[in-house]
Amino acid sequence: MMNRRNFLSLAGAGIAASAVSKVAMAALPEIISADAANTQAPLHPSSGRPYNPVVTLNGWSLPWRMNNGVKEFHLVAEPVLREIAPGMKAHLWGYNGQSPGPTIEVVEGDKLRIFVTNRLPEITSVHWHGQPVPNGMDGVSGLTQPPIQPGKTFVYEFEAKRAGTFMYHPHADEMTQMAMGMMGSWITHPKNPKFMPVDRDFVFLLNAYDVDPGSYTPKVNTMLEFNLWTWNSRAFPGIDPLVVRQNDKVRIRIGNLTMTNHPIHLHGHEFQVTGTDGGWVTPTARWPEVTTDIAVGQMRAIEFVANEPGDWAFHCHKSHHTMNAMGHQVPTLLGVKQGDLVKKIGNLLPDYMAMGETGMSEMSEMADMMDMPLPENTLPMMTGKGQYGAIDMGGMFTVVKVRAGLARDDYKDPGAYLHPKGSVAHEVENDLPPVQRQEPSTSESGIEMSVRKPMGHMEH
Ligand SMILES: [Cu+2]
Repeated sequence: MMNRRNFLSLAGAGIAASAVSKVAMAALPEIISADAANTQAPLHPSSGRPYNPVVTLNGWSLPWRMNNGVKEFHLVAEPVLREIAPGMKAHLWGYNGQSPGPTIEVVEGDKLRIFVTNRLPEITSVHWHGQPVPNGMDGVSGLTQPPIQPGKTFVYEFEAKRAGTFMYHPHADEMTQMAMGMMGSWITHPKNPKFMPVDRDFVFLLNAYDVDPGSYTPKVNTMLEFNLWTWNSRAFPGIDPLVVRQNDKVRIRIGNLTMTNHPIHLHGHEFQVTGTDGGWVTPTARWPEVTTDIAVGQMRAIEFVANEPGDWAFHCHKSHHTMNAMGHQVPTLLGVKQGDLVKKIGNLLPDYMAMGETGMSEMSEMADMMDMPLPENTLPMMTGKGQYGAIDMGGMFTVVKVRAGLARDDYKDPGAYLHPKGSVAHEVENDLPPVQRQEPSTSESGIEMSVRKPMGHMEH
């Protein structure tokens, strides 16, 4: 549902940067854990260098402590329970209570110490994807370090050398651990907070799972045939809207840790790709886009000025990625008269329901009307409600909500956009004019051309 969600601030939840007890100061940094799946308010720094924090879509940023000039974080790799969308939960693996793990935000030049505790039933390691680090801190189990055994804690120490958008994920039994949701975003802010400033800065990861309808745990041997396409382990309508103030400069940073590419498309605005895996794109090298493809393992930062108020769709353009599970084995029944067939099958299977005779949209309306039975813990294939009816979407879809006059740090869902009177596409009731057939014309070369014949003879 697209209803308003409760919005918890980190401060309200009792978490603040550097909120570490004296006892913990003596030993490892405190373990800070979160289990809510909604978007948390940006975590403004209360120690260390200043920066403009990001907002993690359906996620949060990990507080740290300063220890003699070193920023210390504590990640805990562990099994988690993640709500994918209302009506479906999954048993995943993640960090500090969530999949994805919390976003780590640091500043260019920061000296870092990251403790990683392994509470998984198998070995793990953490690779700081995209970052220039000393080789022994690169987190490739077996190659650059011994694996972190279950129950053990390792420490990684390096300096944040380059500003940009990064990710972290295991480099040990990677296929299993990434299929289970072990990943997180990493932002290195520029040393100068006035470098490429924006008003709102969002970040999320593209991820995918293969969870059989009726079950709770992803299948970890799946190579390509995933059935749940998610942003930060949430599927529409579970993905929060990106709420922005009209005329704000907006940055959205997206990392792809699925096994396929995703053409990400924004309605109503042109954006520029301003950041890639390798760093910021110089202004003269940027070009305008409305869709940008994000390949496997890549990060992209896009920027635009949100000058058009409204509810703007923002989604992956592969149609099967804006659907939830069950979308695979359904045959095309467009135009098939199912009437008699339905009666016959109905005698055998009393719950059988015809689907897709006039397209698939009827299914979301029917599912809604009849409360169509689905296997336990399974999301409808296409769902979500807008002010004008079913949205017919699932998976990698949400809405950028542009509104005038929002306060700074107000990311609450403002509800449906109130369209100015007369500005919404609507039905007309005129009779249809007769169809005018267009005569094919033949060019001098004898090739048939389907252009309208000129009214008079043309000399040349
Ligand atoms: Cu996609």
